[in-house]
Amino acid sequence: MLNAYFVSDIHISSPDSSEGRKFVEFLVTLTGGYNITHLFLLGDIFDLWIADHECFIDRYKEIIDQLQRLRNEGVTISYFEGNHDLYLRGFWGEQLGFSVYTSSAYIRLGNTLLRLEHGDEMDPEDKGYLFLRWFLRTRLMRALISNLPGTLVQIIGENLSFYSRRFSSPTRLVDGSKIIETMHAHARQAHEEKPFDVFIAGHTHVRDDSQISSNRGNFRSVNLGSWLDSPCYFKLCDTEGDFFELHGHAKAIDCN
Ligand SMILES: [Mn+2]
Repeated sequence: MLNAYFVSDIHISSPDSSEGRKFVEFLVTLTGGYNITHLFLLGDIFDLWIADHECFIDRYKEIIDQLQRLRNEGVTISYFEGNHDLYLRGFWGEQLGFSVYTSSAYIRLGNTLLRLEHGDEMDPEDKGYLFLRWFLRTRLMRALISNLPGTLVQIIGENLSFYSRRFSSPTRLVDGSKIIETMHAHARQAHEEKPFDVFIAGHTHVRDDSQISSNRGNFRSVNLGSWLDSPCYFKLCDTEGDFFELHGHAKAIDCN
């Protein structure tokens, strides 16, 4: 039985923040009894996580311990980099043994072929950001930022956070329906290049679940929204998928 959980854009700014506490509660309830097989972290889980800095590892020990426990119980954990959590290969990949992705990926789960990504590459008009994204991933910048003192890294993070707040209600500066249109256009183009059954992304902070058709067929397009607006996760049981609000968690997820 396949039971895959998907979350993104939790934007945990500190271990004691409301999002930080809710994420720990969520992980605590995901015990073996729920038959969880896969956990996909689709980026921006933390409001700031850069490379292997000890300050992050110490700060978020409780979350890391819970994720390691799940992994030890046999759950496959995949972490897609967002625009707030960067350079994850060292700590999350090599040290913890999670699968780390820096861009979109096709993953087959049972009979379902998924295309997964954080979603920060969806808007072709956003040339400034796409340049920044490329620039931050050059080898030089990676080396520089990985070796910066923690205080400087925090300053960079505060600026990134400001950027992402543009997407969140009640301060959203971008029209929600335009965001969804951009996302669907991106998913459709991806489907025409290489078909899949379900597209799942985050980043835009606009929750969405739509049936889309491209000239290669039909597919489902899901955006996970943000925990800053309303904490939720998407769950795929074999070929059936649905959203679940966090507060209804304990009873709602039983889908055997
Ligand atoms: Mn993002």
